[in-house]
Amino acid sequence: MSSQIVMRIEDGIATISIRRPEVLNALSKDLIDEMDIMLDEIKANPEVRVLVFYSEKNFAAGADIKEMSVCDPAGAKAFVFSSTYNKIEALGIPSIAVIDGYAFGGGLELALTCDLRIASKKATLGLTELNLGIIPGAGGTVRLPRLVGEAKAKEMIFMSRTVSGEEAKQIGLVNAAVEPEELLETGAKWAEKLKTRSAVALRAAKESIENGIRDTDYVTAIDREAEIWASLFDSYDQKEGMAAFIEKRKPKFQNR
Ligand code: CO8
Repeated sequence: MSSQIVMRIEDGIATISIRRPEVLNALSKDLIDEMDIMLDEIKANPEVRVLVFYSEKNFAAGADIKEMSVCDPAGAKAFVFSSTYNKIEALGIPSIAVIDGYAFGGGLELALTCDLRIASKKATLGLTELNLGIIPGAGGTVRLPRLVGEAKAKEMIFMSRTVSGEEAKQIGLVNAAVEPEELLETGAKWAEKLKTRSAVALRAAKESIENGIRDTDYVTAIDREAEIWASLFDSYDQKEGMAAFIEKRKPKFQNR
């Protein structure tokens, strides 16, 4: 197993952490494939009662732009993270995203798959994909509006508007915003609390809440999002947006 992502299971709590500090924990395809295997391990292990995502300094600054920048639509489709992200929701155990630093793009989309989110007041969260000439492609356009409402989601996605942990709490994007030095302790407390609850009741509560808020088209909507996302890799603006990021300059979009 590579050291890009690690899982620790201790006293019924599984913690998954990304270890790519040199790119602010950007998510490569290999890393997501490893996460997929970890999620299967969790599913097969009845001892695991709670799943926590926590990475030092930065939650994840999105999918790896350098890796994605060369994709054509077929490559982008193969790069897609949604099947792994959907597994997190389907686990049946509660999950918590403990967010420090940046949670951008596919990083925030990972946090959106969790049942609960705790952020440092100083964290920065956003679905910033439009800066690159693409859209969120791992459930973000579907999950964000469910949490913050359509208007706020459109504001954040259309304008790549980022919010602090504190503002994320105000708009319902995270459950709690705490001082940076209290982040880990709060995450640990919440995980311990969940561990003491009935796993059966938790599973049922989770299932019932999700049944209530989802319509039958939810998965279809995510599949559709992935289709649209991948098709953008045929556009000039995707090439320009990603090239500009890599070359550290402002993109000049041509709307095509
Ligand atoms: N991918 C690749 N490299 C990255 C990424 C990224 N997402 N983010 C940061 N890095 C790298 C930088 O290139 C830089 O590397 P180098 O030192 O070699 O130049 C290093 O990390 C440090 O970054 P910065 O120097 O830019 O650090 P700053 O503190 O100045 O800025 C920011 C931090 C604001 C977070 C800035 O790095 C940034 O804007 N990053 C890009 C964020 C972004 O746009 N994320 C969305 C990516 S698109 C996406 O997630 C699509 C998801 C679709 C679903 C996926 C399914 C396939």
